[in-house]
Amino acid sequence: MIDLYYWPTPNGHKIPIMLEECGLPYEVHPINMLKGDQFDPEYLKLNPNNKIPTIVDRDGPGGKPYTVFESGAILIYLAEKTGRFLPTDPAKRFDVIQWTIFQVANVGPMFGQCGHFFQYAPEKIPYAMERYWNETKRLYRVMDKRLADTEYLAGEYSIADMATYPWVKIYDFHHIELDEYPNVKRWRTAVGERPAVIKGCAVLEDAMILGNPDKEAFENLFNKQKTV
Ligand SMILES: N[C@@H](CCC(=O)N[C@@H](CS)C(=O)NCC(=O)O)C(=O)O
Repeated sequence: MIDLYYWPTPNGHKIPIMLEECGLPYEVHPINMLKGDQFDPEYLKLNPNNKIPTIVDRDGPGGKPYTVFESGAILIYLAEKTGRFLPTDPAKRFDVIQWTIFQVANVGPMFGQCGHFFQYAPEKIPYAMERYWNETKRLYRVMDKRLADTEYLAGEYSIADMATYPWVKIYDFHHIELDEYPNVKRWRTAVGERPAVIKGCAVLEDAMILGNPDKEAFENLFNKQKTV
């Protein structure tokens, strides 16, 4: 059994997608970021970075419970546990690892900042909006070129696609015209039609609020840096 500490955001969705793809049983523990649950001292023992997602594998290495935070690490952990979606062939394996790291090091942070300055920042700062929007569009071009040559980001469907899809799912939140990236568009449809992806993205989906947080949510999301 996997305990999943989760809130329905793009970084969150990655993990129930993988759990569904692998058919692993899991129990969802909502960490309501809008209420500040990510700062609860008990949660910080699991995730010292006060973010979701986190898992605890009750049957971890040596049969003992094991905690993993950082979505990329969780995907790799679950892939190793199940032997799924991360090939053993060295070249294919590193294709998957590099496209997964491409997501966590680039797509997540840049799209995240783009969304922040377009949708959440209390003042419009044109320099910041341009900067992160340009980076977001550049990353779409990188993915579009790659997907002109391969069906999925790392060749076959893998954890790299599960990491990236939830961010591309909400392309309009980042002011992206998807028709400008036809290969990404084709890939997004193919990934989005997978039953496990649909099920994974539906976990707690009613709690998902994009943009327009109320005052309490805004404070919890963006103004508690000094708590940790
Ligand atoms: N690099 C982290 C990023 C996780 C992350 O940014 N999570 C956001 C939600 S998408 C979060 O928990 N934010 C709450 C906060 O920063 O207080 C990962 O991939 O797991």
